[in-house]
Amino acid sequence: MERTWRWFGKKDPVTLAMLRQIGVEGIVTALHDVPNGEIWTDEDVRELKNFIAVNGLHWSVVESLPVAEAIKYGGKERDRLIENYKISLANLGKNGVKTVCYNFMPVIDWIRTDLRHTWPDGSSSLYFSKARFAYFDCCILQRAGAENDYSAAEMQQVRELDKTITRQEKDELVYSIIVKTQGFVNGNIRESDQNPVALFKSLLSLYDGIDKAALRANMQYFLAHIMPVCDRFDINMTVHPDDPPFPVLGLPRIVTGEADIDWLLSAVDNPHNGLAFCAGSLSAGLHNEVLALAEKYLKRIHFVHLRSTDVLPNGDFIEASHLEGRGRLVKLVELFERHAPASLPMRIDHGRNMLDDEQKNYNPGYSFSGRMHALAQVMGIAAAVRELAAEESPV
Ligand code: DNO
Repeated sequence: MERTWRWFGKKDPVTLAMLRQIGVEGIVTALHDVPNGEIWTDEDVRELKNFIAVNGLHWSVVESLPVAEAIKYGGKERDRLIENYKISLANLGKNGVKTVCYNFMPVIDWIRTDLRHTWPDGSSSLYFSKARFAYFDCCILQRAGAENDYSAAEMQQVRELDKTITRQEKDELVYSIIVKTQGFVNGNIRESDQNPVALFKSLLSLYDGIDKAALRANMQYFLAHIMPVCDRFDINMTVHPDDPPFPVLGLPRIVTGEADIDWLLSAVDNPHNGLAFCAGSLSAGLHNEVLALAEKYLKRIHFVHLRSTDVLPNGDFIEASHLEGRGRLVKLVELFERHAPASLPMRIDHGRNMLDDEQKNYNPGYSFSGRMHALAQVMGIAAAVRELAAEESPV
């Protein structure tokens, strides 16, 4: 695997020089200043690519080239937006950037309720609380029929929470779920938006009447239209699994597990239509056995996110250590090191906040020390696998 790192551009407090010192080979980044739906110009792509190159690294993966909302819900502007997407892809291809990560999650990219869940050792990680999410859905968004999506026990917790939650805690919950986690990944809500809840509700309403079959048809339409550009420039599209991999907020979901992946790889059966294998997202669904999925789809996996989760008995999930939990990273690293091309880009996903990370105000999940620590762990596993493989088959 190629060791890559998600870098948020020139404003990122983590510099390319720092990354060279810790074993990073390739960069995962995006033109973060270009609004969703607009064209990534040849000039802008080249400028960023050259900036990375003069700093001794190379632009390995785009994460993300965002898919505009109207493409997902099939709005009337979708053909124009798909044309823009194709031009952006061609400009990336011309500049040799040939792995593109995207997602097809309606309205909201990844979801967490707590951004600083403290561990006994003093470090902190991200956390998803089912009850707090249900509270956001039922009592803050006040989505019609929301209570039908939760168990009686969860609704009881919602009512208990409602008795004690303060105004500030409610604001923090909104901030964590739809503001802080979304803006920096080019999501729909930005820190500067005045009334994020109202904006979010209007976005949800775009999906009234869009069920899973309709979302699938829209994804197939999008992929079928962009594949000729991918074929021409040899670009691998890699879809990120839904995070978390289960239904939320009454929205249809598209990449939650085996049946979805089977559908999407066969609906557009082209090797350039592939997966970003995010072990963390998939492992947060008890229906997923991450290692079996990786084995099954190995040939269509063009990008890997290494992270792990633990699912708790009440349905919450927590980001586990990169050596433990349902992500099975030791076995995944073995699989990819032995059976995938050495050029397969892999990045560490979500590290803990540790040491001085907290003071640096990194994007949630994207600490420096925490991710560096996890990268070192993964590099150790990979080196051990290579050593064992060499002993098994000496040249
Ligand atoms: C969160 C990330 C996601 C991911 C996008 C890909 O940490 O894994 O925001 O980048 O879903 O399009």
